[in-house]
Amino acid sequence: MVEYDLVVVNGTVVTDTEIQEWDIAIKDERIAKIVARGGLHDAKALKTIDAEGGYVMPGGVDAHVHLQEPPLFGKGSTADNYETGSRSAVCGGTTTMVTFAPQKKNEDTLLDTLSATHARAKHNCYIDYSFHLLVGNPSEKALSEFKTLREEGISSLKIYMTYEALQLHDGQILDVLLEARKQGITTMIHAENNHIISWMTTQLEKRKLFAPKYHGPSHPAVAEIEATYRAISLSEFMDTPILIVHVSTPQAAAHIRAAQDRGLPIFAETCPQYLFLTKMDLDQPGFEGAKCVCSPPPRSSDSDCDAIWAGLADGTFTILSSDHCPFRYDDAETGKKSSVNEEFPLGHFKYIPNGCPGIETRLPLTLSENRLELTKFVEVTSTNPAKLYGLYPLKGGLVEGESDADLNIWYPEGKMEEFALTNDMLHHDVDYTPFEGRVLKQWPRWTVLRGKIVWDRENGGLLGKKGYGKFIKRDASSLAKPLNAGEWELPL
Ligand code: DUC
Ligand code: ZN
Ligand code: ZN
Repeated sequence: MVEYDLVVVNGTVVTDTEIQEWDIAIKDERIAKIVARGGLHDAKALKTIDAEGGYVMPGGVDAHVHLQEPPLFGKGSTADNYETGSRSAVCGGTTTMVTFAPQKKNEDTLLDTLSATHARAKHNCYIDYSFHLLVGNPSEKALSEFKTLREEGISSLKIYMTYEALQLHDGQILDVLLEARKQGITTMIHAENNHIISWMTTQLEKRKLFAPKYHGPSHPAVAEIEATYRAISLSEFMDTPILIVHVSTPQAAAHIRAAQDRGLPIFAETCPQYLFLTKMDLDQPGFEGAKCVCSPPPRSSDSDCDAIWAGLADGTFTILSSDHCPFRYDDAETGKKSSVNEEFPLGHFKYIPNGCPGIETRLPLTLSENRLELTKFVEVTSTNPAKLYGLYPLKGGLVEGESDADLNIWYPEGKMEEFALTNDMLHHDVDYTPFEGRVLKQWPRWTVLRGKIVWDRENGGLLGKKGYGKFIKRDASSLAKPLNAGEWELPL
């Protein structure tokens, strides 16, 4: 009699806490049993994967993904839809994503935003998914809907301190934090000071400096550092946990660390673009630099990147997400080139849509670099995002009977030839990758989602099916909680 749907044997299993020679048995989409290597020798299974000693890790959880969004960050709209974005994700080992459901400033409800986003995702995803509500207008109605959001399985939202289309002022941020606190919702904050960005933009324009590379100076480090400190202050005042998204500067990381050392529930995210790119990537011939325009921008030098790596290693950063926010390069309608016209033949930095693709490259790029302990790699790319956003232990872990059987099985040492990444290897609907030419030493050999092999690099590549991915209702965060329970009291 067949006992299991799938067994994975001879793996070196890596979780966020340990590295062990274990075999894994899967039944009914869940991790059924984990035993010492060899322990499943006689098990009857429909299918067996021999990992040949390669690492076996929980599937990647990418908690910062933009798909099928309207123009929010400049003129363009995002290239990938739910089908192409989730396809790209699974081919790079990500089995769960949390995308944004964007509420515009002229809309006062969040529930309509949520149902519209459900409609975009339903039947289209290759991987499991949830949404963060992106609150562009914290109207009374929107705030009153937080409770329903929680009932609908949405336990996080994102707000912006910059961008005309999205920016909230400090009073609105406090409104959001207060209601989020009441409902057990985690607030993600894009922390950049919009006044500094506008002022610097004007200075650059006066000097007729429009090329893509001036995106960097238009978003100076101080804009991020000041806003990060302000966000921390507002969070402390309201005793509400926050996560600062896409942190790029060592000084902002130092503010975050200092707050964490004081015991505050401040969490932080960084992304591969701040580990691998610098301002040199924005400074390329012609319009090429536009490919790396994202906000915050890649910073000055390798030492900035080193500091961000160090922040991942020492726990300042809780998670490593892609911030996949794709715009086609050679697309004058909705892509990077929508900022090019007769007046600005090399584009104008302030009109270039902000964002880079990266959902497929996040895991292989970071693992290939081999700068994090393996357990730390699993922690920041899978387990912590699952814990932070209320998905653990269903996602991000290997808990018998409780975790979905989402796995990445990597190549054993010496089995995969290293290669230089090119965009045509990727599965997104974007005409470039900012990581073109990087040498990769690892790529998932197999990826398993709820017990199904959805990626087999050597036998057909993508095996998963559109529509297999399902919406996952999320719980409150198991990491982010206020310091003090009970109602927030007005300090008098
Ligand atoms: N912020 C994001 O989170 N993504 C893309 C653009 C931005 O500014
Ligand atoms: Zn942002
Ligand atoms: Zn983003």
